[in-house]
Amino acid sequence: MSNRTKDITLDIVEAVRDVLRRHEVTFDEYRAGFQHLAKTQGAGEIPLLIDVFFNSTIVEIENEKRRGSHACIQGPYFVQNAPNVAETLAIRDQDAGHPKMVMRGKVTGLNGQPVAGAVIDVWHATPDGKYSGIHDNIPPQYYRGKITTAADGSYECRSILPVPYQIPNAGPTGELLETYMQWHSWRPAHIHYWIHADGMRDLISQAYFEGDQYIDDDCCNGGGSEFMVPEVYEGDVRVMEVNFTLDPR
Ligand code: MBD
Ligand code: FE
Repeated sequence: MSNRTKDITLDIVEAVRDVLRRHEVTFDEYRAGFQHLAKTQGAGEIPLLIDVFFNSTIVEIENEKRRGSHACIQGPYFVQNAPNVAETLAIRDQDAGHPKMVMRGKVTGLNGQPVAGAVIDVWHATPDGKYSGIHDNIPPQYYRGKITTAADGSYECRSILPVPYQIPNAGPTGELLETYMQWHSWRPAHIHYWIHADGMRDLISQAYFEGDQYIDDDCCNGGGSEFMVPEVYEGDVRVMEVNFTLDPR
């Protein structure tokens, strides 16, 4: 009888053993490595560490089997039960002067038929790179919400403009990326989406801003997105038009 958990676990173990042998890892290095993992656990950063390195691979696998829009990495900062929103996400008073964006587009099925009543969970970071409900005690209703598509599949909602984003770098994950790997902890500016609709597979995606320097040098190996939104403004409001095509279940 096949045991998938056993098969995968033993393959992971064998892959790691191979790396240890190839680099002739010493006992001191081995101990420093697992102590850093323990420190990461202590700091509550295991979800962050795992998503930084491996979320993108799971998405790659999923996209092989997905029709319609491609998925992107979810990241560790989705929060359930975000408020339903109509015109705008909640904006903190201190961010009121920040440049604005409007998110709009259409959700359709594979044949272009509109998907009415789809629920789009959107979430993005504050201008200082925090996620509400996770960091700095920012109440979870800010910069998150559920948008429902209209009869023609369209949606529209406003917020402030995301900026290039540094993952939390004061802890062990940042220490690994910056100090030990001498890399960096930046991601391109992005908006997260999670779309649920009856009869359709969920779609978890992101939109990026065309020209962002971190799209091709993303510390989370995001691999970009099919939603690279060009720089279009309506007055002083950046327009983020993103049209999603859902794959039926
Ligand atoms: C994020 O905001 C994010 O989107 C990912 C993928 C990883 C860490 C933080
Ligand atoms: Fe994010």
